[in-house]
Amino acid sequence: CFGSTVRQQRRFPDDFIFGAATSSYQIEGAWNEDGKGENIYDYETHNYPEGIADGSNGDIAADSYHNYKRDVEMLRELGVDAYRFSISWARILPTGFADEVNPAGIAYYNNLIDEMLKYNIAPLVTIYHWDLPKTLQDLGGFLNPEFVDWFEDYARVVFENFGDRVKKFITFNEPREICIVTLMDTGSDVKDKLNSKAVTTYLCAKHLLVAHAKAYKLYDQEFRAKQGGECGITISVNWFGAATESPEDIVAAELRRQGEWGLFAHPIFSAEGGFPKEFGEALIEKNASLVLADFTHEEKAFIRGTADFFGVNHYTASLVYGNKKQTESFLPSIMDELEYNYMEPDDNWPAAASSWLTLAPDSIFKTLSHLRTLYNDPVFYITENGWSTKNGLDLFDDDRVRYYRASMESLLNSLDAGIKLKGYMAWSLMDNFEWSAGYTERFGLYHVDFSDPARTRTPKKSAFVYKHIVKHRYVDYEYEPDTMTMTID
Ligand code: PNW
Repeated sequence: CFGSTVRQQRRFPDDFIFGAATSSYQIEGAWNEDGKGENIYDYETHNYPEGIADGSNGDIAADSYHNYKRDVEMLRELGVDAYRFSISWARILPTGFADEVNPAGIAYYNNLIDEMLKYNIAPLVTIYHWDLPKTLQDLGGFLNPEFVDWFEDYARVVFENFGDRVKKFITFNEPREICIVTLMDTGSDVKDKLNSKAVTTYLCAKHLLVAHAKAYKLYDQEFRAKQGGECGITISVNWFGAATESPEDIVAAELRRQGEWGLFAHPIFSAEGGFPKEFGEALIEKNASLVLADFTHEEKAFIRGTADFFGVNHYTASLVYGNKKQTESFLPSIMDELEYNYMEPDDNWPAAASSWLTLAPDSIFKTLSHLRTLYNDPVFYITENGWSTKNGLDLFDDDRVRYYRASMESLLNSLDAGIKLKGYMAWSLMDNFEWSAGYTERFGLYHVDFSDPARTRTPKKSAFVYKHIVKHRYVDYEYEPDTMTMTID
């Protein structure tokens, strides 16, 4: 091959799991069909549509409740090994409580799982991805100490019904977003209840983590021996780097990391358990509300070590400035209590349609290297990673292609460094209801036409590029799809 450039190709190992991810409320629709109960997003979007950029909701969304066979066909087209989806609590337990199981809800997930398994696509099931039954929110939701039992009962129903075929469970998606950011700026119920005081953040964190640990132990003690699977949790871990090498910046970045995700990762994955030390001390010094909601010694010990893997949702990075305080803070919150420092992305990083998302250099590797050192080398899965574009028929999504290729390099850097990274899920398989952004921001590898009753799905260029990577297990920068017609190989 004289004259042609031969690039040294780094490859993904054959057993590296590539997949795509979605969540129930964002894709399913059928919000009140076949006995499903109301959840907090049904309630929020129906009563406070002004909190959603386009006033929309997930009543129909991508209508995956009726289109699940097409969804599985898309996974087959991509050639992926796994699909991460979530279970809608109120679809299988309409009252939120486990004494009344909805057979139609169970049947829906059975059908989806069976359809995937026909084609060797492994289910990675998130038990909770934000759509809490409204009945439970009315009882205080995550702030009620009984939440831990409600969740354990729900998890038991999930393990009992699906654990014969599902070998990987994720208890919660993104505790930080549940307990700190609700992603809904409606000024309504959910936000008031979860965010009105910083103390609620710590209470929510504590209850969520105990609930997680209970579900993990339930799986471990009653299901693992016969079902042989694993149970973990997914935490959103973006990279927060010091803006410069100055000691102020370094200290501020560390505090920010502890407040953003250490709060949730440290109790489970650290050797000593509990909330991160410097973070806790900084708060207590300020006489803050953490003291009211700290763990007992028993709780600390109960939570420590309760994960078979660390699911990381990673999207982006920010630079933290130690000499500049954050000016805007929309709520009395832990941001206030900690007097967080200012942060922003580097000006040179390309920006996505979502205000919070830029393409930061090698940030998966930076994040995983840091977590690995902090938490004694756990097994990782990237359970979400992706890029948003604006609403529209953006089939030639070169920005998304650039982002995914950059992510692949960062994954390969992680694997080269010996990090125990076992898989990667692209967010998202298809365009969906992007919470407070409604349908104005799109993360899909497949475009979904939300004006078409059939919710037709069309592959974007990024779908072809991802497929090529999954199949050949390296990144070919010269690859261009020669047709936009998808096939199943
Ligand atoms: C995730 N951040 O949330 C959620 O798990 C998905 O449901 C959501 O659709 C997706 O990302 C895209 O937004 C995030 O602060 C929450 O960087 C926060 C961040 C990123 C993602």
